[in-house]
Parts: sequence; structure tokens; C-alpha cells
Amino acid sequence: MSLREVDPEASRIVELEKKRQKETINLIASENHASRAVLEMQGSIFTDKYAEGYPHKRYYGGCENVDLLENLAIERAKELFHAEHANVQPHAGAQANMAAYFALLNHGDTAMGMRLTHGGHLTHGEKVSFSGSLYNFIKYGVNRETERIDYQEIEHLALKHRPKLIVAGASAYPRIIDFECLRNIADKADAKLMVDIAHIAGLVAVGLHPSPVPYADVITSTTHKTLRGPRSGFILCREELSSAIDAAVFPQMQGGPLPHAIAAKAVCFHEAMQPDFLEYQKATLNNALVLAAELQRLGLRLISGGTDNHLVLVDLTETGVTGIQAEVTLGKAGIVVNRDPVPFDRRSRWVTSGIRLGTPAATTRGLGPEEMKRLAELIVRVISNIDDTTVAAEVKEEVRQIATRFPVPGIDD
Ligand code: DSN
Repeated sequence: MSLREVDPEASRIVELEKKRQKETINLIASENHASRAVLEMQGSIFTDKYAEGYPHKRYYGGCENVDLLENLAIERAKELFHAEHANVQPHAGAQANMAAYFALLNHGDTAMGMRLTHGGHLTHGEKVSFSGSLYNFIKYGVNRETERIDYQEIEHLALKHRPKLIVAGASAYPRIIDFECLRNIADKADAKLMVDIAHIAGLVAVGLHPSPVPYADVITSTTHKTLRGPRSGFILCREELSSAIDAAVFPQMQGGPLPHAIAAKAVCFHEAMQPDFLEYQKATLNNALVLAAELQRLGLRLISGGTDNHLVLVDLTETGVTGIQAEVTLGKAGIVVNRDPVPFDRRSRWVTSGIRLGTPAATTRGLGPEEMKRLAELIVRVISNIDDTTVAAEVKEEVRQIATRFPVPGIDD
């Protein structure tokens, strides 16, 4: 029986979500639209299987096909990123990071990570996360003038605090990260280097962002952002750390893996090795550049003055509009974004002074530079008329007209 027949109430919510996705434009930098093939695999009968352990070393019978799929995903991840070892079992990015810490640190050890308010991530040592309560994280950030990562500060802090691990990578940082420089700092401080490429994995896979693989001891990632796969995570590492990483993922951190998600990751890595994936990533970058230039031309201030990657961080301080107001009102106008703190933000993390805009999802649907320019104009129009519900309604109708010209993979194909 179909979902509609079994559960009309839940099915109706799926239809509402399809309508929302089709009629709005998604500029959330950490989201994307997975292909029908990825969705099909994630909804496949591998959902039914338990497979604790690793290929050919399982705690359950009947794993011969899961073994084939997990090995396929592992080999593809290694090939895509030129890595020595891959673990494709983490359920998501936070779990990948937790396993990496379990493998590299003891409770109470000192590590370093980027401040959330400067673009870092909860699991890079924020107090409200397991990472900040289990470990002694020293935080680094961006330079107040350049709004770029302050590598001198990192070196100074690393030599002062002698962390066992330096964590790099970000959720809201629009610039290239210098992994070679971080490796040199880690070596001087006798620390290991971990890089979380959750946001930039798709760009790294095709060489449009320098790869951390030659420099980092461990690399963690999600698969659903620029990489455009299922909602999940994975870890890459040097061979010498493979046993420690594998043991940290299972049995230390997780129980049974999600074979349907591993299967969908295999498809995602395959798609990322196809020539059109490079073209997609180039278009994502170009769209971000166009969006950034147009927003600036129209008077908005961008953190660090622009972007080198798939995202733009807008500082709304001078407009008097808060991040939460912008997120809510743009949402009413059909432009889906998320609020974000800007470096040295005076507002709370709930309210914030910024919004983060990303182009991966819109580019997947085929929106190009012309649409980015128009979106920038519409964003500025909404922000300049933040209390005017008529403006939001007018913009919503125009956004709906633009959005419905561009099919959503998995819905319209
Ligand atoms: N929540 C993700 C993001 O939006 O960047 C990171 O985990």
C-alpha cells in the first residue's frame, strides 16, 4: 500500500512540503536538493537491515549485500577525496566530529576550534555542545579588520596552550581556508589537525577549494550540503589512524549503522565523480559571486567584503534590521534563509545581526546569474521594507513565479 493509503495525514504533510519547496527559493547555505537516485536509495529496503560492525566483520547474519554497498561507498569516498581511509557510518556531521574526538582526545584534553559567532560550529567546542563540556576547547576567530581567519592568533594560542588537536572548518565562513598554514601551526605546537569540510565538501571534491587531505590527520564531513547527497556524515583519515577512527565510530559512539544512508552515500559519491558535478560546483561558485556583488552594489555589507565559496554572510547592523526579522520576513516573501551571528555581534545568538545566504540548492534547480541578481534586488527590497506586509506579499508572488520555472529534483523529475 502507498503512503497516501496507509497514512493520509502524514502524506498530506509531504505534499505541503513539496509545494513549499517548489514555490520558494532556498538560499540556506547548508541545504541542497538530492537527486531522485539518492532519495530512492535512502528510501530503499536497506532501511530494514541491522549491520553492526564493518564489512565482513558483522554481528548479524544476512549482511552480504550491505557489505557490498558499504565497501562501494568506502572505495568511492577514498577515490573522490584521494584519501587513505574512509568511514562512511557516522549518521551526521556532529557524530563524525564526536567520533573523531573520541579517537584523538581523552576527556578533559585541550583542543582548539573556531568560535561559533565567527563562523565555527557547535561541535567545534561550544559549551552547550558535548564538545565544549567533554574537552577544554580554546577558541579562535577572525581578525576584526579583515574578518578573515586570524592565523597569527591561532599560532599564538596553539603555542601558548599546546592543544592536542586543532579543529578547522566552518559553517559560516565565506573565504578559502589555508590548510597548509594550519598544518604548519599544528606541527609547531605538536598537535593533530582535524578539518571539518561539511560545508565545502562538494567544492573540495572537484578541486574548487584546496583539499585538506594532504595536510589533515582527520577530515570529517556531511554529505548533504554542497556534496548534494543524503543527510549523513563520513570521516576520512590517514591509514595509521584508521583503527582508532573505526573503533570510535563503532562500537564507541554508534550502534548499528544506517545501511540505507550508507547506500545513498555510495550514490552521492558516484554522482560527485561525474563531469557535470564539476560544472554544477562552478555554477554554485559563480552564483555566489554574482549574488555577493549585487547585494553589495545595492548597499548591503558583506562579512570579509565578499566570498570565495558557496555562501555569503550579510551584516545587517547598519540597516537596523535584526537577523531574526530578516529571516522571518524573507520567509514570508518565499526566500528561505537563516539568520546567523556576525563576528563580534552585539546581539544574542537567537536574534543576531546577520543572515547567511548560500547558492547550492538554487543552483541545483538551475537558477543562474540573472536570477541571482533579481533575488538580490528582492532581498534588499524586503529588508528595506521590513514591516510592510504588502511588499512581502508582492515579492512572494514574484518568487513563486521564478521558482516554479525551475524543477526540484526528486519532485518534478
Ligand atoms: N547546521 C549546519 C549549518 O547550517 O551550517 C551545520 O551543522
